[in-house]
Amino acid sequence: MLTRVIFHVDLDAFYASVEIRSNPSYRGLPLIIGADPKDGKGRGVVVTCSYEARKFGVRSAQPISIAYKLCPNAIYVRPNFELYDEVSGDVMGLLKRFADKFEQASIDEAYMDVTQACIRYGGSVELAKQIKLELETIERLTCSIGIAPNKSIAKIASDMKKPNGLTYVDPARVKEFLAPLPVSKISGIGKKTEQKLNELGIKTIGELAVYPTAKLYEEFGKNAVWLWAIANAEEQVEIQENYVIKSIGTERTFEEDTDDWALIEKELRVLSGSVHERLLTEKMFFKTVTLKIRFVGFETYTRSKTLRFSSSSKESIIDEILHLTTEFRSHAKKVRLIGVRISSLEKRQAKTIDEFTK
Ligand code: TTP
Ligand code: MG
Repeated sequence: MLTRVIFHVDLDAFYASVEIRSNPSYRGLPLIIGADPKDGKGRGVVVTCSYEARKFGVRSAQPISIAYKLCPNAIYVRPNFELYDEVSGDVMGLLKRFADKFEQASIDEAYMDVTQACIRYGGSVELAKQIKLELETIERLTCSIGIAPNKSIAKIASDMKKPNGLTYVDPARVKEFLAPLPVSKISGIGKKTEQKLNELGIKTIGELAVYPTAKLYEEFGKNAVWLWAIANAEEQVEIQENYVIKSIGTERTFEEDTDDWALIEKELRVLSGSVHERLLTEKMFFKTVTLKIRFVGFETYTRSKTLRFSSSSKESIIDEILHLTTEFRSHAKKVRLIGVRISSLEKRQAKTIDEFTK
């Protein structure tokens, strides 16, 4: 079988990075997304935190009271799941365009088969760098990428050099890469399986790889098959194309706050154009257009218009967006950010009207 090139992409401190993106003054500081710490008496948990907070020992799923003990001076922010979902959709849309086959694995991670795509980009590492660059310029987010001949190794690799990492596993040396790693690095091996393996004297993936298969089967039944396959770099699970695009959006922060509506209008046309281009690539129609506008002082509004019929026209995006700006044109404050999003997306019918009426 042809050696595949598989990427596993995982965003760095995802929810925290999205908050930093909307609030750049958080950058470089310990930032904890989760429950209200209420001066140490708060209940609930840490959802995630910035790498600066991780230096203090703060972790996902930790009680917020513990986080508060470790890092009382951190910035504590309640999660905004709706926003993370929206950004996740944008990120997945961006990543998908680079892949031959694309599988979203969670809100912030994806597997990509890029066997063919790599050739166009002059190699897998070059492609990974290009993805990182686009993610950083367009979405202002960083990720870590693992490159390997299968999903399980790519997943292990993406976690090796976080944050903003890039780990390439040479297909000729996959077994050497895996051998010294603890079995817990295999995605899907939880605490219980790890303990059971350790009791059998299996600590590393290398030890798992050479463990007698009959004995492994006695202990783990059917699961022995995938354990063996992963440890021996023989796993060949296909990428499951499951991604459903929900919306297409883009936004821009002005370098200087502005109330020059000619400039704002020009920028809205550019944003509408780029959203429309992606609509065409996805071969879809939209029904809803949403304008986002943020004034100085973080005052943010969104306004939507749903059309009676699905459309794929750039002009209708622009018309609706400009119309939605009317109520804001005499706002007292200057504009900091604008965004354009289209949603209620539908796949374009394979047949055109002409074909139906033939
Ligand atoms: P992860 O990718 O596990 O974590 P992360 O992106 O915050 O950090 P890393 O740089 O290590 O990848 O999870 C993605 C998001 O999922 C995370 O931002 C918050 C959420 N999440 C939970 O809600 N609960 C959890 O226990 C974990 C681990 C994550
Ligand atoms: Mg992540």
